[in-house]
Amino acid sequence: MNTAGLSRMEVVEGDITAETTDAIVNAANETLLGGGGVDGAIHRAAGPGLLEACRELDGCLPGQAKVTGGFELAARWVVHTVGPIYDALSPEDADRLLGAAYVNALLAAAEAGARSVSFPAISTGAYGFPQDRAARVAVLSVARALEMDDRIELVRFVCFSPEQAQLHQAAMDALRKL
Ligand code: AR6
Repeated sequence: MNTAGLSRMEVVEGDITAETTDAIVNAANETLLGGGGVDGAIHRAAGPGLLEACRELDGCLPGQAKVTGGFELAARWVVHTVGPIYDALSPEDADRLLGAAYVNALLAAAEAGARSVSFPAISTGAYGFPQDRAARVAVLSVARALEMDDRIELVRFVCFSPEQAQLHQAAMDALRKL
């Protein structure tokens, strides 16, 4: 496949709350009023201003994205998106919604003015998406979106385990060979 998108993507292992990209993406729920997992970690690190800002947003539908400031985070913006609950849908619909969450978060970050964006592995914790399938959808949807939009210079997949990082790296390697 055209590697213009892939060349602007990288995989790291770490805690997304420490990221210094312009924006970080939050895997939130429809209320946008906080939760566990990466959502809880981002709210703790950003401080109470983030929850106040989220209260103004009136929630978010799965696959959509909304932007706030980063408050006490190094990142200037937090892009809140909501992934699919894997067992609530057919696998194909779950894939489509997960892809939409990545693409709409990326477009919302670019609209806000971000040039670099970090993503967690959306839906792969509480929402039960299989890690390998989610990594393939994440990498493919971001690569396609980057090919069509040159505002974003860097997308970083911030993985929370060596296995998750390896799956994202393998998905990128597989796309490069197509
Ligand atoms: N940095 C990077 N990745 C992380 C971090 C971190 N600090 N903490 C967890 N992860 P989850 P979901 C990884 O459950 O599946 C929340 O309660 C984690 O290992 O956070 O989209 C929301 O409010 C996993 O691979 O998000 C929703 O109710 C990935 O982040 C619900 O969970 C996503 O796991 C959303 O579920």
